[in-house]
Amino acid sequence: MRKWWHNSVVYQIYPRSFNDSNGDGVGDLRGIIQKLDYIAQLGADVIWLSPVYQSPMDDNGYDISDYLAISPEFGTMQDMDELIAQANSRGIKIVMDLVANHTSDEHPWFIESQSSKDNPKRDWYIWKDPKEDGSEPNNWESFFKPKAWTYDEDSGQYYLHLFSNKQPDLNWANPEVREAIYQMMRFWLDKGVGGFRMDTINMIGKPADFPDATIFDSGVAGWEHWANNDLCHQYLREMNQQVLKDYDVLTVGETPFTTTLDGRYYSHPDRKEISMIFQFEHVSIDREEHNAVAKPFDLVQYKEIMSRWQNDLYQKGWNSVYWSNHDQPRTVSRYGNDNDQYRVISAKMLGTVLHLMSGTPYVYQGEEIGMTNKQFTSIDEFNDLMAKFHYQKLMDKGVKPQEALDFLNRYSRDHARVPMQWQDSENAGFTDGKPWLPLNDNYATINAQQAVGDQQSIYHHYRKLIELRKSGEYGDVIVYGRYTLLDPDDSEVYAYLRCFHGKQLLIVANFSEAVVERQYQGELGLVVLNNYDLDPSNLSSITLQPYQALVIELKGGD
Ligand code: TEU
Ligand code: CA
Repeated sequence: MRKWWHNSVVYQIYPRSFNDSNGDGVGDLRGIIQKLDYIAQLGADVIWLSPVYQSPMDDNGYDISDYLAISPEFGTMQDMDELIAQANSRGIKIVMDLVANHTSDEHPWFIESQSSKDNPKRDWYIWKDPKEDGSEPNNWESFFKPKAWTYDEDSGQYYLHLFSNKQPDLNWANPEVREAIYQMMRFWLDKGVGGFRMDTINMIGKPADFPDATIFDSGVAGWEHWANNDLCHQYLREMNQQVLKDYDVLTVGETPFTTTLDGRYYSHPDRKEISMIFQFEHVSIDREEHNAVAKPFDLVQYKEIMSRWQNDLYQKGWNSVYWSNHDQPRTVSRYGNDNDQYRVISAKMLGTVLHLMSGTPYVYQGEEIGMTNKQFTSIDEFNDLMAKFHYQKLMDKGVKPQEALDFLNRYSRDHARVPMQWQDSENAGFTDGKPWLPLNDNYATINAQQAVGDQQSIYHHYRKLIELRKSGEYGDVIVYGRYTLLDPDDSEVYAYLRCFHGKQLLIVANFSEAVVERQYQGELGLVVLNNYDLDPSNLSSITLQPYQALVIELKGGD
């Protein structure tokens, strides 16, 4: 059955870094309202808003102290209502970030829970006695700290936090907790939001016996116990029954450590869980994040991963497709080439490869103008708690400070959080004040005003990609067509076919700086999109320029 979000394109906003309307250096809701036309013109019809709730901001809002209030830094509930209404009037739905694996330690629920062992909310979080020797209840690690447990002197127990010690994990085994979350979800849905992006939702099921981790060489120790287990699926099906089934909304679960089989469990419509997930395989290809180890990007492996997800979920679930988000480095710097010569062309190539796939594409703010990674010169310039954690980890391993800095300059989450570049005036028009995180100084050339005014820009290329997905002519083949990878071992070119009821598209993308020649089967029809001016004359011998990407309609169909 077709769903409205099958042919949607989602634009992700990290509110802190998007647009500051009042000069305090922090982006806000009114700032977003001012830019709705920019997003509407791009063609996105959903906005995923990273958290704007009340929060002490230990993890920039992913530590919530009141789910029903807006952080004063971002504005008021009235601003939020206006944002929803103004977006809706442009045909754009607002998807909220649902951070429900954990709250802030400053949430009243946790304050009560911590206050004493017999407080009625004690069991809303995960409290355990120390082992006999006083150590942690088990050996699980945290994403942001060496250990997943913090000791509470007053009660003599540890509490669990898979993220920072200011992000205690909720106890989903307690039905009262689940009901409180469902109630909060209904509050937002009844306001007219278009759905939820569910933060780390695959971690909500904790096995009752809290067994020790046995896998230490891949990811955060303990994940084999708390990621994607039966409990998690059970809670999601309950959430669907209790809340989601009554609303026609988009739900996307953030789910590290998932296989395509997990992807089907979450997104197969008959299972009545959620619409789709964010898998992490392709963003793990060039590093082992938890251990801060870099690896070279391998196109053959990238193709294998993306193709497996495209095929395994075909008619058995639904994919999200993304290059980046607020936790990832900048797309063009990471997968393309951000030098002056190739930045624009390679960013368009990357956009083409992703937006011609099946699934719901996500565009992260600034990706549509080809924003690049910033060069940080000292550890003090980073804001993100994960950057600091990785740096410490590398120091402890005896890595040289410069090498640790090099790692962060490639992968830090702060690259995505450097403010949006709107124009070539001071602070790129992001703020009239002092930006909370300094800008990248290349905003004189890379900015939205330039991009909107230049028909050859990355922005207009993305606009065309979105338009194609929504067009009567190509929409069905792009959204619902069968996917076939060509030449899996080609380490320079990514080529694939999309076919639907006789309509066929061939997508060819050169990931290299070299000019290469390739042959493809089939008869050349219309060149639907090209990031260079010169169109090929036949398929039996195509010359591909550096980072060239072509979308070609084949004659004859399948
Ligand atoms: O991220 C979850 C998560 O698994 C991250 O640690 C992820 O591995 C890493 O950031 C990728 O670089 C979500 C949010 O997206 C992130 O911003 C939050 O910090 C985190 O949850 C805690 O809420
Ligand atoms: Ca502001």
